[in-house]
Amino acid sequence: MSDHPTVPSVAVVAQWVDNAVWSTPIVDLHTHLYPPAFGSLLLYGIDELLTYHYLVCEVVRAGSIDAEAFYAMPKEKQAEHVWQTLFLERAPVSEACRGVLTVLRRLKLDVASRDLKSYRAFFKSQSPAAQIDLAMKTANVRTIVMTNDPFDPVERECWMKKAAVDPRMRAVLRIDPLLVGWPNTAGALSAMGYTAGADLGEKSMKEIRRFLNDWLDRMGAIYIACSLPPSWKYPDDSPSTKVLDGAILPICRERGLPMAMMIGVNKLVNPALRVGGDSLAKADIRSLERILAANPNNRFLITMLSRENQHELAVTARKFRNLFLFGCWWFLNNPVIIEEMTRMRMELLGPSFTPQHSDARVLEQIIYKWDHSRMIIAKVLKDKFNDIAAAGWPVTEAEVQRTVSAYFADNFENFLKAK
Ligand code: FIX
Ligand code: ZN
Repeated sequence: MSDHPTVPSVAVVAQWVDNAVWSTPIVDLHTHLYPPAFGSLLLYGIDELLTYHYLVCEVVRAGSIDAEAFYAMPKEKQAEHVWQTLFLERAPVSEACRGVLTVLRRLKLDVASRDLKSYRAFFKSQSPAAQIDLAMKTANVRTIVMTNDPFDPVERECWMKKAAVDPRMRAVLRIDPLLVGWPNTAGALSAMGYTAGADLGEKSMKEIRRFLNDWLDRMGAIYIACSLPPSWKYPDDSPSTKVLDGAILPICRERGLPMAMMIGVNKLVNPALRVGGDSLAKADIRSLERILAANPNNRFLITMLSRENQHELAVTARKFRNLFLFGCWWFLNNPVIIEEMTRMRMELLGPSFTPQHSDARVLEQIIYKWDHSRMIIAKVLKDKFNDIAAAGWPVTEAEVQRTVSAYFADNFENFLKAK
């Protein structure tokens, strides 16, 4: 029997990929989820799923009532209006509508009944802790990385009173106001006991560093994060460059922490839609190149919001090893774009990125966001492994598993550990 390894068939490769993709637990590196002890910050259940800001935008477009009238209704009535308008009166074919149906199906509820009352009864019967166990098990997610904002008084209170954090959840220090909120941020910081003026001189910078260290310690944060507008430039004479260079990047280097920058969001283009009112535009890839080149000892987790930025971003990742590329963020988290981005990234970067994060705001969304992405990642991976098998490469099941583990968890966890 020759010990020369053989090339597996297309069908065998496909089976190996499906087995690995569906059985490998996920580290979800960016979400807006919280442990039960954080109270109202943790959103779960059918009424929260139906009033997700993606669906609010879609139901307001449907036209019978405007955003103001929608938000004037109590949550249950909002959910009933969405159910009636987007599911019963129209076909729920949008990705956000389809996601609700996937959640119901995977939680073994009777989707065909279309009976909102029965869905409500199920979710009401679940405690938050039980729902977290069920959602993580159903989604096969082993770690949930949060977004933790000390500028939010409700969340700040949870941290100050040492509210219990689920060990499967990891904290991230989110600091947008330090970059894009001056001079108002000066007031917010001084209310927390940090005297940093909008002058951003050395004394202020020292206080901002103290704020960062205090909150990184309090949260045990695994990275620092921010979102940035399409207009973000680096370097320039704006507060964002001053605070990045004078406080955030030095602290990240001292503590060996990555900095996540999510670039391209135009905040509140329609304020009436509230958290759903943000949009996007193409951002400046040259600024990203410059911050990566100027800070070789900093590590950056990067995602961009505009589809038009994706190819240049993937090429930039080829040029800078301190750029860790992740996710199909927000308006990119749709099958047609996830497939395009994942194919392009695999072709340009091989196994060296994290293809997806859920960005879940409602607990059960991790079920649909990961189901839908796993399907697409599996489809692309089958093509990629069969392409090399067709060239005579003896693909192995272990090699497929190693690649999927890298995409779903190992790349990110190794990047966190890297020095
Ligand atoms: O800045 C962010 O973390 C964004 O992901 C959110 O603000 C956004 O509302 C969202 O949840 C997108 O999926
Ligand atoms: Zn987010």
